[in-house]
Amino acid sequence: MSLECGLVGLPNVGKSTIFNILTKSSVQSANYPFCTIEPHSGITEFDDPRLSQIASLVRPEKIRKSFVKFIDIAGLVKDSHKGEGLGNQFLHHIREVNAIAHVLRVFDDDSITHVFGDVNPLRDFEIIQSELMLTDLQTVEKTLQKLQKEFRVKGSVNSDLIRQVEELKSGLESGKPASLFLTGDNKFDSYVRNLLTGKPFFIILNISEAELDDDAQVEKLKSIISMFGEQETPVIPFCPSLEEMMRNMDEDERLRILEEYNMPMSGVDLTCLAVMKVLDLITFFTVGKKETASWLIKEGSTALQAAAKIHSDIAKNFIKAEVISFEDFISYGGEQNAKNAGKMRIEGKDYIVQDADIIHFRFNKAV
Ligand SMILES: Nc1nc2c(ncn2[C@@H]2O[C@H](COP(=O)(O)OP(=O)(O)OP(=O)(O)O)[C@@H](O)[C@H]2O)c(=O)[nH]1
Ligand SMILES: [Mg+2]
Repeated sequence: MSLECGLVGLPNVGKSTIFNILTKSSVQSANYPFCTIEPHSGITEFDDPRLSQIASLVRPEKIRKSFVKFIDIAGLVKDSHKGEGLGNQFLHHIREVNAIAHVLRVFDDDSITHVFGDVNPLRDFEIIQSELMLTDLQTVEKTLQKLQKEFRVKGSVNSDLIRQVEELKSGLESGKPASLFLTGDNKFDSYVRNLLTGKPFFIILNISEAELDDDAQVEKLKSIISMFGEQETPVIPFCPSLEEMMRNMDEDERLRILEEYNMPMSGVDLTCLAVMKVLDLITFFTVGKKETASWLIKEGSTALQAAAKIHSDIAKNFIKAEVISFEDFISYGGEQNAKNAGKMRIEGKDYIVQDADIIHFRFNKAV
């Protein structure tokens, strides 16, 4: 199953423009609201420098980078939850994703229509959040009705569950996102994660070069970032024209541009990191002459879950995992030398995979 991140926001804020850059696609982006109707999907490969380091020792025929699928979703408007602006259909597309990237317009450009007439990213975020919360409220009300009906028919019901759903309902009514109601109880939490405001999210601020160019604009941008900063939500400044420009540059030129604009890394790289952070992902590597690859899994996953990420057959016929840490692999100059130095560990199904582990899965191929 691939990891999916949906781009969500008001119409005409630049979602498709950013999607095209993230996924090297060319879906239509144009200066009118609801340019996108059907969702588009595309993948973004993660540029993990550790994979290049490993590959320079292994020299494989093929390098396979880990990736996340991005979905470009149509714009939402006020009252989308009541079907306004085709909203209901679009909200349904958001339900499918694992994480949400809220795209907010910060760039100032009179020639590009803003559905509310002026640029105000915080207001726009609150409008979208409240649409998502109102949609969740409808879902939660339906769940409560179902549970109450079950109680009438069976005469008994899980009262803890009813209490949890009721708390969630009053939370949503008072403007709290569902994510605040995660309990640590797996079953209830997977219900919450299926709600739109129960999903992990981060923010992409769509900026122009102007916002990076002069000090006053940079200060304005910083103050917008700090408004979101309180809840540890990653906030990413993303400048489509700069990203476009850097796409075909060599590494040195890219670094020069980033330095010039005082950016730690490209918007694409920052977005990848944000997805990793909000979804609690770590990377493991598999190494071979034919293919050397990086894979993303949830932090805390077992060796068996990591095997399943590659192929269900490897998990089904799992024998053991041979693990070398990234540091040992590099400092001993590859698998064989690390193994000779006693740096390879044999681990079982329940081993908790660590970030950057290099894993060789042994499995029964005859089955
Ligand atoms: N000046 C400027 N224009 C931008 C920027 N990002 C996007 N645009 C323009 O804004 C318009 C809308 O961009 P889209 O990417 O189609 O917006 P969208 O959010 O996908 O819009 P819908 O699909 O209608 O919801 C296009 O004309 C883009 O060229 C930006 O950073 N600066
Ligand atoms: Mg679009």
